[in-house]
Amino acid sequence: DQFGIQDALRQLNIQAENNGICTGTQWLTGQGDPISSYSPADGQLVAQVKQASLDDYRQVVEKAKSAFPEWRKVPAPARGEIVRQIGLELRKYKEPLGKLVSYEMGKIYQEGLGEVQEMIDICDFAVGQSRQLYGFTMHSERKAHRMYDQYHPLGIVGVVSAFNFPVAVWAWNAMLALVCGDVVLWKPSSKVLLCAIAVHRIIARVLKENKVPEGVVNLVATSSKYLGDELFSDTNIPLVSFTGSTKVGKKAGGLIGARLGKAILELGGNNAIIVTPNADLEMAMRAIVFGAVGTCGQRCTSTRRIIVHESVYQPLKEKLVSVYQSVKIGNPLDPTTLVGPLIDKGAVATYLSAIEKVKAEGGTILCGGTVLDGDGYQSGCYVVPAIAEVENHYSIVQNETFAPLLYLIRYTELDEAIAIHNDVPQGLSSALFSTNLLETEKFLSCEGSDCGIANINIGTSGAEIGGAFGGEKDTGGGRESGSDAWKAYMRRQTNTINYSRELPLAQGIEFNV
Ligand code: UN1
Repeated sequence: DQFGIQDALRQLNIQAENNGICTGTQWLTGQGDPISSYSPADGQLVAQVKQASLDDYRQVVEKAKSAFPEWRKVPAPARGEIVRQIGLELRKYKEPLGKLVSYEMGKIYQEGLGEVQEMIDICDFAVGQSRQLYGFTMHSERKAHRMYDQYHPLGIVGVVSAFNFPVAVWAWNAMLALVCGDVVLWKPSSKVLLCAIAVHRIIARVLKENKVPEGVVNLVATSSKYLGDELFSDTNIPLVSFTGSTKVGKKAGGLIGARLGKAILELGGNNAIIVTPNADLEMAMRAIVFGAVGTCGQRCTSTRRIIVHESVYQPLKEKLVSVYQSVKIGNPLDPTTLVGPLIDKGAVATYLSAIEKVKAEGGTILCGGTVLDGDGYQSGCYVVPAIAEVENHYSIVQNETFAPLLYLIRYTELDEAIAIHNDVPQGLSSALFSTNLLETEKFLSCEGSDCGIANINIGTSGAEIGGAFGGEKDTGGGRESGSDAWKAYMRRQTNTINYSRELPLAQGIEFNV
């Protein structure tokens, strides 16, 4: 146990067999089949989880429903105090939790730590937000009338998260939802259930000490075998925050919309970086490599396409290919590793088939695109990151491949680069590298990037929690995390108060009864 995994599991109280259902401090045994979690790092069994059945899910929903009337009465700053303590508790467990994220999901340890830091950051953010759930006041058109709007808690917030951010995405949603007076029901990806269980073990101490009612923070660890679309169709859940593929997200959005529920959808990206003749190429290169191979290309913000001006195309291409040769691929817990494994063998198969599709459509693979085997790579999940020269219209380029496959595209005029940039179905994150104000401002203008996130001289991934996170078009339109994303977790109410003894009507209507 070279990397201290057993020690981390002990600190996080992960057993060989774990209960997967939690309503805060109480753990329930799931009635479904157990799920085994294998690490993509070494292929070893990490532990098992007794997964929830559909009946178990329904019981948790009932618990959450009964907790909501209690929790919404707790003053928002007092709810913030609970979140503050959760942030302190997460700080204590940053290393073991970061290690478990790395071991169960496969991202490198530095990124595992970064993910836990994102949880801590959003806790701090949410604590401040708990005293700032502001509405506007308006001036009424009527005499002796006052108008304002206020925000009330919604109810149960369902959080359905993806494997690639096993803990942070829940925190972005849950910490805001909690200060907003909502109760949370988390259905994590069935590929990373131990991370979710560890998080609930950590926060249980805070919930217990503060006597937070059971049912305020809930975990339902299960798979699609038991819980398919029921959560999306469930009228008990006024808001569902879903992170995942565009394909599943469209279905989820349809089901939630059909019952007029609210949805925050964080779906696929097809994120590009434009590199102009005025770019600092060294800086651009570093941002591109982190964005493309970081998390083994499995962030929704991963850099997928590079749109490079013809005058710098050749040097940048050569630089990238040479840097790719030196990137160390290996065990994600080894501090010298920069690229860990893909999540599982299914992801490896998808990657290999994408490489074949690139070739079939006329693209050229410049490097990578193969699977590694032998010592250290026994799990079968390690691949060599690829760079390919392509045209933007290829159907494989138009679709998101959740793997380290970077496309190079050449341009002549900036307008053409922006057109290529926007000519994909997705609209999550984007960047432009240039020190020329005319180029950078154009990219950020209404004629520029059509994405939810547009950056200058930094890459597409690694957003801070303080901004609203999300994107347009096939990315789903949702916003979570910072800025005023909290508003999605509350219901807005407009209030008009008459403090006179007259009853004037709006729009000056006369109606004498
Ligand atoms: C995701 O991949 O689902 O901006 C989220 C980033 C991270 C979050 C990514 N802060 O890359």
